[in-house]
Amino acid sequence: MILYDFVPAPNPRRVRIFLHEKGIEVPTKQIDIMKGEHKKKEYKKASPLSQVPTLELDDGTFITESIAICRYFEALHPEPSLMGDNAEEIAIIEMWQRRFELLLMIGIANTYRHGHPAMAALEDQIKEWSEASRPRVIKMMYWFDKQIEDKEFICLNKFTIADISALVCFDFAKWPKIEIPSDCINLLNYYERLNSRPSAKA
Ligand SMILES: N[C@@H](CCC(=O)N[C@@H](CS)C(=O)NCC(=O)O)C(=O)O
Repeated sequence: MILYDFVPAPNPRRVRIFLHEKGIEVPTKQIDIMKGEHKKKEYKKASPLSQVPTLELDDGTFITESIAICRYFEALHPEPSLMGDNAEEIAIIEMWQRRFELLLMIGIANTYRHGHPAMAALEDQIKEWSEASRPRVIKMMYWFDKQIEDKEFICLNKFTIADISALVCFDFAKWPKIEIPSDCINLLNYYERLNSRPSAKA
């Protein structure tokens, strides 16, 4: 088994944090997307969309999509549970994890990828898209600030994959210089809590 990874990138980090929380070690191979290694013919056999992460199983099966990879490991190693123990938990965690992806991560990615000169190598940039995305991310941060009020974790009173996506979003947001607003005290405290877990270094 091998995990195709790129340490600086946010999506592979979600998988690495997940594995760290589970105490699972998987050999990794770095695919440098800034050098275009993900677009080489050989890697496209693993990931036809030229993205990281990708997990290659021992029988040669490739699994792309960060959350699909996490789901694979959750099924093999159910403890500690990070994706829910029953139908209701699974649905609630999925709801929150998708909210972080759809309401924050996509906006952050659009702000950065369409705005930063270094990203011109990876993106047909539309500067207006970057500019339009930035305030929407900040607006959603205010929404999440309200959602996390009086809670330690975003759902079910326990650490889940939704919190992993949240942490990765907050760090990714720094790339296009979007900080959690200073009056989002709940969100800032939540970020601190997540960032102080050993897995945050993964
Ligand atoms: N939905 C995918 C997204 C993966 C993704 O966007 N990966 C980025 C790095 S964080 C990538 O490989 N980008 C390469 C490119 O844009 O050319 C997942 O969650 O695995």
